Amino acid sequence: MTSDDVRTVRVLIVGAGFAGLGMAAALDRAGDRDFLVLEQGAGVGGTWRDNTYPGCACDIPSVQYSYSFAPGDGWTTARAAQPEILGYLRGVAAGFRDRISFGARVAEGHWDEAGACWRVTTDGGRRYAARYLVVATGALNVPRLPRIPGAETFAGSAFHTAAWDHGVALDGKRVAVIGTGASAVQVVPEIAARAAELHLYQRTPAWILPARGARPPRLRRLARTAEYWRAEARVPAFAGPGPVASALHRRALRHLRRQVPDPALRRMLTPQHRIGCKRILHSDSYFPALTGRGVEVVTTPIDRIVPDGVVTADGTRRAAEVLVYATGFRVAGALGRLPLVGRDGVTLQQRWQERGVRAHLGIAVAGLPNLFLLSGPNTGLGHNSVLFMIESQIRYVQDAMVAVERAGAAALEVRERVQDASHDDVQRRLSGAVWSTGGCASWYLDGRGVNHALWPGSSWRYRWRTRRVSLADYHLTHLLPR
Ligand code: N01
Repeated sequence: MTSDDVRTVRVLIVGAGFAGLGMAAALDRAGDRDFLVLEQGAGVGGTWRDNTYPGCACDIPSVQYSYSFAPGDGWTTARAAQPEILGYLRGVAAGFRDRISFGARVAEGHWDEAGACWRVTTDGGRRYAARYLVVATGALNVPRLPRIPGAETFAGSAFHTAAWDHGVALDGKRVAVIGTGASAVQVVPEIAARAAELHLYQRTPAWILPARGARPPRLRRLARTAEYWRAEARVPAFAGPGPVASALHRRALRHLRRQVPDPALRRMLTPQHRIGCKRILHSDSYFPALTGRGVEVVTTPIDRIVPDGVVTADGTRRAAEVLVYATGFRVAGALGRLPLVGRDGVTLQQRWQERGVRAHLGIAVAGLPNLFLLSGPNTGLGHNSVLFMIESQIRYVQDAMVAVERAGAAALEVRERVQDASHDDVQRRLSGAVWSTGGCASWYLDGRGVNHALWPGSSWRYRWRTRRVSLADYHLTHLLPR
């Protein structure tokens, strides 16, 4: 399997964001040092490297938004800002930086049945052979720019929140922001503080809760456990209407009433969908920013963009020199974008197009032996830290590697019927959930309204389901003696 221009490793990890670094750190800690991380960018951090918009921060407490093996000693605020999170990730990666290859974008990968390994080539022509391939490329990394007529004619500066242009000064400018999701809620107060005018184009308002507490807790481990269970207590709110959903709804309304005295503005900012249908946001500064001078919330749909501003459907033209797209990401089938060819010559994307997006526990896909997805289908969370899910996956992947080797096998591939049962179970449990019944559209649902993003129910249930690999769920391949 070795030749001069093919680098052979036991585990090849694609992506150096939270998931990929977590996988690498876990292998490193276990003494499995024969791994390499391929990262297309010039540094670690993934979405936390790319999103540098003013105000970018974690919207859940940092004691939870950190790995269990590295809870972070120096968080300066309860919800760390992006530079601090990026610094944290760099710190985690410091121990194995020599095993991260930057500027290495995967051009193609295929399963070599005879050699029982993945053969991967990068854009630059570098070639690798790996027994295991871990795909940790994330879902929130391709900005979604809406097709608005005239967008290309805009004469000012226009950029997406995930590609912030720090060369553009906002002070004294007229700024238009499109979108009112998690990114907008963080960037809008920063823009409002500097711009002469801010026009916020809102299609759907979000439910927003208070941000709670500014200081990081002193007893980190205890706070981590407390925050975890506090978040888990919200799970019933996502299953359907009931006392937990009503309590959250009342709290969000109270927050809105306290912060927005003007009834007309309050009406505009009151969502019509059930709480939880879209991601629940947390902010103490967003509503006050919208009540400030020079800030206007525009709810009339955008008709077109013109060189000097935005025109709404009622014919009103609002001038703008800077246009910020806070319009989210192209999420659907994100992991399938990597050109990976499985055992039978079929790519992951083709499989998902033909059979629907499905993976056993969001991790293993039939037809693609020794391939593991991190942050795969239906492993996102609407109520708690996704890092809990990622760590569950990392443990499972490590367990799978140990199990296959103990069994004296070269490869494992999930059985199609196991994958289908896993998928059907998740979809059945999602059927009445707020994401599809709550009266909203969101990136959680694909074009056909199917939720391939979220795990239904408690995250500890996922931890339980992934606690051990059952080899009965997999076909094992033994290499023939040569
Ligand atoms: O994107 P979004 P985001 N005309 O898709 C609007 C994570 N995150 O970047 O709701 C007008 O949520 C769209 O309107 P509507 C987090 O997981 C985490 O804010 O579709 N408006 C919506 O308001 C989050 O869920 C943190 O009607 C248009 C907005 O753009 C995910 O990233 C921080 C439009 C898009 O909202 C995405 O959040 C930030 C159009 N043509 C983000 N097209 C943390 O703190 C779209 N919109 C961890």
